[in-house]
Amino acid sequence: MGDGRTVLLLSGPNLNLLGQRQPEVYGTATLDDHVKTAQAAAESHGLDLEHVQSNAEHELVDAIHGARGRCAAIVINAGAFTHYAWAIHDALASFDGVVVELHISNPNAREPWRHTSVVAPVANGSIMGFGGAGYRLAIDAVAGLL
Ligand code: CA2
Repeated sequence: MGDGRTVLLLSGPNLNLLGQRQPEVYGTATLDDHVKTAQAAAESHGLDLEHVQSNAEHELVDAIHGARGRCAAIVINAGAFTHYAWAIHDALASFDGVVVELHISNPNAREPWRHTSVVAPVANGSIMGFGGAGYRLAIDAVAGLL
């Protein structure tokens, strides 16, 4: 898996708007703040972090393909794609490394349509409901599994 040190953080649709709306659900931090949190956590474990955000499903699929044989792990907050994007499921299934599903909110405590995750079956584990702290927890989980 590449040099065994690189973690790809993937952010799905609308996460680029974090900090601008629905602070009661997602907090006031921006995506950039969360990436910085993940970067600091990665550094503390001697890992390198790359981040890709896209609102387009195919770009996330391409980023997962690009991680194959190169990255040791993927941390993915697929946004609403989590709940129905089987192409992301299939791409993650083709990735031969650690996969951690991440959510800021707890989708299981929200609307029923958020209770299904197509990412969970192809992830080592899921971290959700801990707000921005999830970004650190997800990297800690990756480091523990590598
Ligand atoms: O809790 C999470 O991290 C989610 O992945 C966030 C997604 C949601 O569809 C998932 O069910 C759970 C949505 C992110 C959209 O974030 C916005 C932030 C500000 C304004 C509008 C949307």
